[in-house]
Amino acid sequence: MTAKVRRLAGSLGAEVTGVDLDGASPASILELLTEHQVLFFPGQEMSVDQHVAFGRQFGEIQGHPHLENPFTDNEFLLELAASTGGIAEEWHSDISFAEHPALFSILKMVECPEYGGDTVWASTYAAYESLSPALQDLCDGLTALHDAHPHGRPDKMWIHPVVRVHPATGRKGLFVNEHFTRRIVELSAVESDALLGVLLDAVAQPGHAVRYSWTAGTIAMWDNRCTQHRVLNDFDGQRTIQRVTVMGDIVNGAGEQRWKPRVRNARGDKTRLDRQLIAHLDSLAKPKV
Ligand SMILES: O=C(O)CCC(=O)C(=O)O
Ligand SMILES: [Fe+2]
Repeated sequence: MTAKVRRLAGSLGAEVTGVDLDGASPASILELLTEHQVLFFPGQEMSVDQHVAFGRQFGEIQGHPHLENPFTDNEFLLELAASTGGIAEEWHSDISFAEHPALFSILKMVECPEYGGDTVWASTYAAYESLSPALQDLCDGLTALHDAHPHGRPDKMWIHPVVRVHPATGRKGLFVNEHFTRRIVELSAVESDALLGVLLDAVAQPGHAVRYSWTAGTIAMWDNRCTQHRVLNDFDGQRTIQRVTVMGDIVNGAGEQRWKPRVRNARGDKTRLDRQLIAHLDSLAKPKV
């Protein structure tokens, strides 16, 4: 393969040209992805079936657990079209509310607006590494509750480590996001809000990001274990993407559990987030029938 790889920013992201993804070696793509965290392949002409088959080479693929997919009849494809309100404008990693979040996402840009509608990815390694050692140490011992509230499913939730270790690189990254993370478990609701503000701000720093301007036919592939992304909602007109999602992520924490969940027992002294956390902890404690 005579691929040309061009880095796009200091923290992450590379554009790869001179390669036909239909037939490319999955091992060499994974090697590049481990190095760059998000890859862009402009000028690919992939049909829906080729897109799904491409994704299958990297693991088990799955349609979206909640979002309706009225546009295509392929159950493994998620299509988001601006005209039906489907854009993701808050920072997130895909499906982080599940026990096993999305591992890789493979997006095809189908239709671009005339201007705007770029997508931005952040390196969660860079975000973590920007914190002071004292705050890194605190975060290593914390966990956070994520839920699918943005999809109208606040009952779908899971607790993940705030800091995770990438199995291929051994690097630590922040694993809390604006869209799906509700609450740091070991802090009070007020403390959690303050710390999440600091951590989400670290993710959102422009120096930790790469911003990509699309052309139709571009395929992007990202690693949800060490990145977050969001779309800029600064366009008019149609913008349509199709996504194939490789599932089966196993989240490895960075440290030992050091503290118990911080929920108030005193009646009347609980916030909505305390009640949600208690309900989730209760559901974990109950034997499954
Ligand atoms: O529309 C985009 O550029 C990204 C949408 C998104 O968040 C996703 O496909 O996971
Ligand atoms: Fe997404």
